[in-house]
Amino acid sequence: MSYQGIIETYKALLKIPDEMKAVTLLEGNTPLIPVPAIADQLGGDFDLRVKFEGLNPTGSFKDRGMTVAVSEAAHRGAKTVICASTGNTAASAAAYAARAGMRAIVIIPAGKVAAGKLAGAIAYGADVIQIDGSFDDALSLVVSISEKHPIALVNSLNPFRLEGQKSSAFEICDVLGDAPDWMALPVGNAGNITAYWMGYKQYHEVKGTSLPRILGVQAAGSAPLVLGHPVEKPETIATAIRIGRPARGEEALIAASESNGYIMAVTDDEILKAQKILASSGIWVEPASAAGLAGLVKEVNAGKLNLCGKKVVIICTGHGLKDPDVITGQFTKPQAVKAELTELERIILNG
Ligand code: AN7
Repeated sequence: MSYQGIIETYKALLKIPDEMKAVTLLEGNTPLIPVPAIADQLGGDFDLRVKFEGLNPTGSFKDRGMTVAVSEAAHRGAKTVICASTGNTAASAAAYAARAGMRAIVIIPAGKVAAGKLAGAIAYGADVIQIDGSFDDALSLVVSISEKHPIALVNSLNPFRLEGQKSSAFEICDVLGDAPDWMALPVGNAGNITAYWMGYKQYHEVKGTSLPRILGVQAAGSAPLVLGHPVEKPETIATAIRIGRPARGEEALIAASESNGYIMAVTDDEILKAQKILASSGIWVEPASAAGLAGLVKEVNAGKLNLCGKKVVIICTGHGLKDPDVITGQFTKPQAVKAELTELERIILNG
């Protein structure tokens, strides 16, 4: 039978209501792409792969969680969903709510959401509201609203989001035949790292697969889990992870330490360099999604990680198309030439 999405594929392993109908866009089943050129650059004799979550239906990993959260909300009879978002959750909630015939309300920090995400939320028909505040402010507001009104919260505080997102760990184990030795990923609100660890532990219990060590990576200007305290005014070019008070922070720290891994920070410059390295292997991701590789590069170069002979997976959470301005902003305008063969040859052949 053709692929049916993550709920149908993994329903025996998901804690979801019986008889829940799946609201799906056939999310998941994303490729695990070998990137040997990047492994070489890291000096290594190791197996490095990218789980390209930007290839989900709305361009980010959020779709795995949203299919479950929206299906469950619809199952309960909810007519409206709400979320706070740095962008990707908004686009995903909007798409799945549209699919379910529900209203989506998304609250975003004004001026801090990448163009492709905002456009998605609008295209899918969400009510988009920008606030003069941060993601963290938006999250506490939507929590209050969902407590007072019959509106379903679909941020990763909703446990059904994590049920869906853990499916990526299952897919990785299914493809590799086991868990990787190391897995690196960006950490913002910390739902995803929590979900991966749940998934790996569950597969370990049910299928006997091994457990990976997890490297969680935050942006230096938004690194509450590295600093050990909330960040009141988080800043980073990786707007997806511009989060100062992660809702699942404690669980993220537990995931890191139980897995014998850790959470670290990288600068915006290191993130942009990693984005270029990925693009040079044909994988264009948004800045936040390059944080996992940025962390790996930093640790390998500092001699803190020896990956020789290991299987390593980097989670690239969102597509580069989400945030085109980061790229175009780095260039002056493309050269303009007359539509003439000799003129074009002169430019091309001179290099
Ligand atoms: C591309 O969309 O929080 O640590 O509101 O969009 O589970 O929060 C996005 C987060 C990593 C961090 N990569 O994941 C939102 C939002 C991308 C993201 C993260 C996000 P979590």
